[in-house]
Amino acid sequence: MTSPTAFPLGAIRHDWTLPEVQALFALPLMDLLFHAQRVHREHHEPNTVQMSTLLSIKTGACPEDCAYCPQSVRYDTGLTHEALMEVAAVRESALRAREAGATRFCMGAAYRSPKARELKVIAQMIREVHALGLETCATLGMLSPEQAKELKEAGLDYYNHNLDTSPQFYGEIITTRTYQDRLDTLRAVRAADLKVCCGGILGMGESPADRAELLLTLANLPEHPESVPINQLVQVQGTPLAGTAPLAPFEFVRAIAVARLLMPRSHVRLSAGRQAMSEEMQALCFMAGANSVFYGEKLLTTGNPDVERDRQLFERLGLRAETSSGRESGHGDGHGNAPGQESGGCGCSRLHAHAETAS
Ligand code: SAM
Ligand code: DTB
Ligand code: SF4
Repeated sequence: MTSPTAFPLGAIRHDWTLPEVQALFALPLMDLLFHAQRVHREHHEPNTVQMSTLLSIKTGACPEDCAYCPQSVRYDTGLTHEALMEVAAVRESALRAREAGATRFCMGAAYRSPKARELKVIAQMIREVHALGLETCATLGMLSPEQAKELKEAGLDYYNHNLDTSPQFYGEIITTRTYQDRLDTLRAVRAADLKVCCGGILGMGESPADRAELLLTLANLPEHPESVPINQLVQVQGTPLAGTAPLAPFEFVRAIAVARLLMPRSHVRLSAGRQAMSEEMQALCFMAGANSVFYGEKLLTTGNPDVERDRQLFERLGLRAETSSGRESGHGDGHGNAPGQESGGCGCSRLHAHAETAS
């Protein structure tokens, strides 16, 4: 196997090979965490976390057959279907997310792809959320190049469209759209000059090679996604993946670290599945280079740690909220420090400051 020291770590590359990625996964965990944290600090402000809040603007009754998803019309998950929300209600929800400290608001819809009249309403939602000073993100399924441009013109900053898994395993999970369909949407999103949020789901019964291939595919895209959400499968009764053997926590942590090493400048998001993770596991994920989370008590249809619980966790870990410009804000600090004041390159003084209050 290729030695991890035989290639440089921290460089922005788009020519990763599978043996290289597998060699990273095979490192002793402490070495992997060490390299990931070192590379993280070369490219990011340490101890900061970007916070996105999700809202399901159209829920359930989706024609697609994604085996993990409670919103597919094909599975009986007991979910109540909801039509596209009113613009004013979305604005209200975004306002609450801003007040709670989120900097990005992500609107998700259970569509295969949006229709023209739906896109017009969503464009208006984006204008309203943008006007609140929040970063905007949408995830609406497949987009044509023209639809991507329409969203860009409305003020959309990010489009989320996941590859979900490796090209090889993909057919076991979704049959109603191809991997190439996903890559085409990502190309349309880039062509419209939108930022890309693209990642996948772990714990769907994939092999270690599939996890390596997913990260390899993401890293070898023409440009790295600005945001890389790494979801742990949220198992929902009624979906075909309910009952899948859970992934070992350290394997999830490894994947976060490898994502950090392959895409050094990207925000790696510790995404769905946090409710099922211990705080210690989440801390290891931050150590491995995760610097973004979904923030707020709900993802799209399932639960997420509530805001107060996250505030307390961040406080105990000495993590601060990042502002939309990429610098940390005073929010969640609780120590009265001016932004940037306490954070040296090594984060050392911050850790000492917290040693007294750590529980
Ligand atoms: N319908 C659109 C689509 O599929 O592109 C947008 C919404 S869809 C719910 C967005 C992403 O959420 C999926 O691509 C998948 O990665 C993630 N997701 C959905 N259900 C999940 C689950 N049960 N656990 C973890 N991630 C999930
Ligand atoms: C992403 O990667 N994860 C989010 C977001 N992008 C849209 C969705 C997670 C959904 C988890 C299941 C649910 O709440 O419905
Ligand atoms: Fe529909 Fe998206 Fe769920 Fe797939 S992941 S079933 S496309 S809502």
